[in-house]
Amino acid sequence: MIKILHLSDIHIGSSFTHGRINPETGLNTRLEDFVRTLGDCIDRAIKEADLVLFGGDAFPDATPPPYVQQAFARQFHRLAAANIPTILLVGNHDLHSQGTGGASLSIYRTLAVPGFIVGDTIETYRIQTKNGEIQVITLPWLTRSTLLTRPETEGRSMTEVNTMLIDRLNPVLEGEIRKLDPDLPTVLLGHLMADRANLGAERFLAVGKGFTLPISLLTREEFDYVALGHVHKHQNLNPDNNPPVIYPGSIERVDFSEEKEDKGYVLIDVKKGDAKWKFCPVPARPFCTINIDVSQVEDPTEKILQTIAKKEIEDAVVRLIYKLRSDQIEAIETKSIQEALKIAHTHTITPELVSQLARPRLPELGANNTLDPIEALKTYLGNREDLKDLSSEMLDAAERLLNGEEIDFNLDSDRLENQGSQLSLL
Ligand SMILES: [Mn+2]
Repeated sequence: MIKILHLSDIHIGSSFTHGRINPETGLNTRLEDFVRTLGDCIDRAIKEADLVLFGGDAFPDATPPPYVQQAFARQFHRLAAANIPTILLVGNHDLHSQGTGGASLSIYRTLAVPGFIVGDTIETYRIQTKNGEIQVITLPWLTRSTLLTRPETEGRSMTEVNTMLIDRLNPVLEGEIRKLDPDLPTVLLGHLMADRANLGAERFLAVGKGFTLPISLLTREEFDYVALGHVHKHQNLNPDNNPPVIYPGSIERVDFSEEKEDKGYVLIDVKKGDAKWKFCPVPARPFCTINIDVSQVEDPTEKILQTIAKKEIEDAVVRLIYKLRSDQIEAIETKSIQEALKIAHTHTITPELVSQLARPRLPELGANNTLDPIEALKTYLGNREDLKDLSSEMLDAAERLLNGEEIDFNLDSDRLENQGSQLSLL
């Protein structure tokens, strides 16, 4: 039996808006949260695992600041020091937008960290662990430039490109499968959107068809376990477990869309022809949304305070959203609401006026407030439920635009047209 620890979608360095500066360390508390849960995974790996598989998306983007790189490296260094072989797969967030090389992770190859493999191409690795040999096929995030040339894709729709990509991937994967040693346990490690990936019932219908791989491509009898990354909600796409096709999910909540999801990693006992897996939760920081309509009540402040009292908000990232009539504004005692939210880790309060006639202007965007463009966009997006799925990608793009970076809008505009809404954070 070989014991594998499979984790994914670390995204360390994100969610800073949900944290505050820790005066003792000078660091954002959300960075400390991510380090703590990652540390939990690494502790367990050192205790039990023969091999660690990371499913991709280490950081929010390919160029994390050095102190974030360092926080990540410090944890993974412990695996190298403990002689535990580790594969770092390259996810979409690890790639430059132009799609050349897994910039944020390739440093580990350059440094030749003992036992570390950076999976940025489709490749089969035979790995000697202390409990025997295993083979792993790496399938990093595919972009159109991975397997197709520009003239081939020009003028084609997202759906056509997706079909071409799958047609091209099939023989490549088949080639790797034929190279496998049939006597060794085998794992496919992929960063991808599989077409049965469930993002929670309410989002299921919003999942578009762009760049998704059919699950039949993954449920091959040659594989004993399929280790995935990309989707932040933990799930097994193949309940028959022949083989298990598992997203461990992210290890910390990146935003409120993950509020209700358990966070953790997966431990697998694998031998040729058999894999037993279990999900192991980590103590990720809780998120809590409090949504109240006080437009019909006598005492809006009292109602808000009562509702807060019923929620478990201690040390949580809390957002309070309440709907009120414009003539109730005077009756809101902001101080006592803030006092009630003090035990939360951080909180935001968003009043929304119920519109009798036209859509009211957001109070936070009133003429007396000066907001920087990013804050203004955040406030706007925070009030547009219909853009929720796209908001982080829009913010990301806005930040890059403001920094004077070039953005490849091709892909994104395709996605907007084809899907209306997409999985922005994955
Ligand atoms: Mn991803």
